[in-house]
Amino acid sequence: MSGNKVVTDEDIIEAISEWPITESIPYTDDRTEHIHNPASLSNKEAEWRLARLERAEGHRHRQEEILREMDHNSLSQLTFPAHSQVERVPASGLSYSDFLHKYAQTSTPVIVTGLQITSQPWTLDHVSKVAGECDAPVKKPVKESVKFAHLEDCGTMKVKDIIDSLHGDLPHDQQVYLFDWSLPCHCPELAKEITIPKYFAGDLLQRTSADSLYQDSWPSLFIAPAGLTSELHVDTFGSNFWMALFQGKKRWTFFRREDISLLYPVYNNPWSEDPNFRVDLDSPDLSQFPLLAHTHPVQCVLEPGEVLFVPAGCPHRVENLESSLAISANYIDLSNLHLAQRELTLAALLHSRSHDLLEQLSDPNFPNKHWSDIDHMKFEEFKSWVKLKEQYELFDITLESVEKEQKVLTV
Ligand SMILES: O=C(O)CCC(=O)C(=O)O
Ligand SMILES: [Fe+2]
Repeated sequence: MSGNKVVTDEDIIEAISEWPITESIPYTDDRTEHIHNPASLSNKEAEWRLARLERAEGHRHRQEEILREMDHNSLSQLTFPAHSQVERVPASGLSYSDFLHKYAQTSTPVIVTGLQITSQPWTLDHVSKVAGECDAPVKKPVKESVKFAHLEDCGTMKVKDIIDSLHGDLPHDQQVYLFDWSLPCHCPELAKEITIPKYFAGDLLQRTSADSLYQDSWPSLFIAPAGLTSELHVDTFGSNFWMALFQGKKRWTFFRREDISLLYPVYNNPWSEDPNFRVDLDSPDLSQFPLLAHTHPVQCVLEPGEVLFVPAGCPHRVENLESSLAISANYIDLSNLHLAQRELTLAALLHSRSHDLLEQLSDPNFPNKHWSDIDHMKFEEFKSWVKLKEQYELFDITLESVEKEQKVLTV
């Protein structure tokens, strides 16, 4: 939807009348008053709601199209497709440029083995020693939640108490998840121990002006008890993602970006552009959700010492098969810049910091090229763009050339 479009009263009334019902699910969000008070809707908020409805409509059309083509006599014989496996590649044989061309630009998840992320692999004891006294917000899974990954905030705990709770046999409903806790913001001492793998070190969020949105959000820490799951979700702002696992096992299930319509998305998380999904992947019900038969699931069990790349826009679900310790980061490079700009265009209607980030990323002078070659980077080096740009050359790859390559590869 164009920035100059004026939203009419009729548009607003229609958007509100079709607004997904969320009243039955309690949540706290300052902005929810608008849902009950249409008169206070600004033009931008109305435009945001309409754009979100358009997304839902787009998925509905795609679903109808595919359903029409399906053989209705064999609907009862539909099965959930077999999972294919994520490829594992040793870092010693994977150059920066190979990674970009083979995985990032083709939206293909991959596990890179043999990377050294910290000088000594982190243990829970080490994290407890350095960050134990920090207070951190924790989450817990709620089945009917509309929040990101079906995880709801449930208070604050000291990091050492979160770690200690892994050893006790807490009932499932008392288990908590330290989820995506920013190390640069809350424990720079731990952040400084991290080396950013070269594949992700060209993060464009590090080239924005100081204090821009997301610049200091990652790497972040994850500590989870066995049995806890992050339900199917899509990462926000069209970001790519990587995770390094130090302890435990995490089973990841991915789908392609094009599978979103087939996973029955609903936009019921207030003020989020990202969908939730109605399907239960523990026991996929093909009679209720026949389009699942057309999805392309990919799976892996991430092991300690491995690093996983998750392409932007791909729905994924994560089961902690054992209690786990991991770090992760969301990032942008040329492979997902366009998607990130599209997502930020929507978020910018509601949030001034998203607007500011979008303006920077869209400035023709913004340095958005890939490095010509680059090595793994200590955290402090990764954070010093001004020094880096003197040290490394940027590849002469433009957004247009990346898109052309993506088109060729996806035809
Ligand atoms: O490890 C997890 O539980 C989920 C990680 C993830 O997908 C995310 O942070 O977006
Ligand atoms: Fe995620």
